[in-house]
Amino acid sequence: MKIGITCYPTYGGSGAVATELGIALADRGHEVHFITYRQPFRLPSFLPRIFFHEVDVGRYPLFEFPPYDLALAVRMHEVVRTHQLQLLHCHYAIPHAASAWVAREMLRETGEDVHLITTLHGTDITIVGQDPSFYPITKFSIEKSDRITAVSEYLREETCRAFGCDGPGIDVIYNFIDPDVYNRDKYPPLLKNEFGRSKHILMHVSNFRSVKRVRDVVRIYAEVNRELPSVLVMIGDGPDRPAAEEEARILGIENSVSFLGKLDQIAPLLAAADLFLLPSQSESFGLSALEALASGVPVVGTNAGGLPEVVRDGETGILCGVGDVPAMAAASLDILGDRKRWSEMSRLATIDARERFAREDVVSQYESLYRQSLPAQIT
Ligand code: GMT
Repeated sequence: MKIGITCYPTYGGSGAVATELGIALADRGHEVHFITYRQPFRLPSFLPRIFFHEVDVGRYPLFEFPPYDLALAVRMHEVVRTHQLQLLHCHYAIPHAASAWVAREMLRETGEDVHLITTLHGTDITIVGQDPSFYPITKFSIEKSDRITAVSEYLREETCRAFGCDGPGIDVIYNFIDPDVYNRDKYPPLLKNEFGRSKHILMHVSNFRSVKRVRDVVRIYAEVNRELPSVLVMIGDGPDRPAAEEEARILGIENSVSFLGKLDQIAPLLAAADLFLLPSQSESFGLSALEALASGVPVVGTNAGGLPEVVRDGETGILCGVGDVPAMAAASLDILGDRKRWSEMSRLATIDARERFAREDVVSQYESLYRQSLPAQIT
């Protein structure tokens, strides 16, 4: 198949999933064209059968807000025609699926066509899409797609609740991991060497948006650190990083909290972690939690959104109410304070992540969805 993929190319779970899906599809012999404004962050510079088409918005004094969505539609139209793509797979309804619809309408003017698949990742539905300025276009984009996927049952239900179920049915296809990459035994214990083997390493990875509740991460850690000598490693960057740094200063623990910023490769760091904290307000799936579990790191987080579909509460981690810092701190101490329990959780986490979310199984689900969407002669 010849497939176009559009995603947000900067740091974030949806870009990671879209890019790794494209890489896996190319591995299977498909031709994959990424169409976006920057090279996706997890895409190496060259891989066979993978092409990158940059969307250039240009600059014109009249445009206070350069119309990226239209530039994207034009690039999609051009790439589909030039490379005879059969389908466009958009990650995020807005603006990507809306641009793809425009591109398809332009193609239809000349008797051509392309199939549209949209994967919903979360905030396009739960936050942005329900804003009155975006609601109608989000609903329209969903309904005009040939196939829709959501990254969790929670997100499927939430999409139906918020937008109705008039469009195509929504298939749930979970996020996935490459078991060879998220393998604890494969990496040297870099962080353990840095912080000392006697200290527990708690870790958080996110884009530090308010939905991640990063102050809670620091507060949970502060309570744990009072009982067990430990360090907190914060990976990523975003609007609430200053708030998290401030919280660490207020609590007097700034010397044991490391903010590492955005990093491309998380697996070598996860391999040294003892506990992953994800106290999000809402999480449609929680790819970072899955990457932690696959690396044998139990997760303490919230029972919000799709996280209970990823973390088996009591088995591979512990989930508590949103904002319940004391409960999450107690759960963390329970896991870290009992070496036998930690080992069992870590073992189950590794197994469960591989059984339910292995890359090859999930990519096959996307592949068969593509095949169902396309007429038989072009698959
Ligand atoms: O978590 C974020 O804020 C980033 C966002 C994104 O656009 O990448 O992540 C969303 O998509 C991921 C991949 O499907 C999911 O694993 C995350 O749970 C989801 N984020 C939220 O729902 C807040």
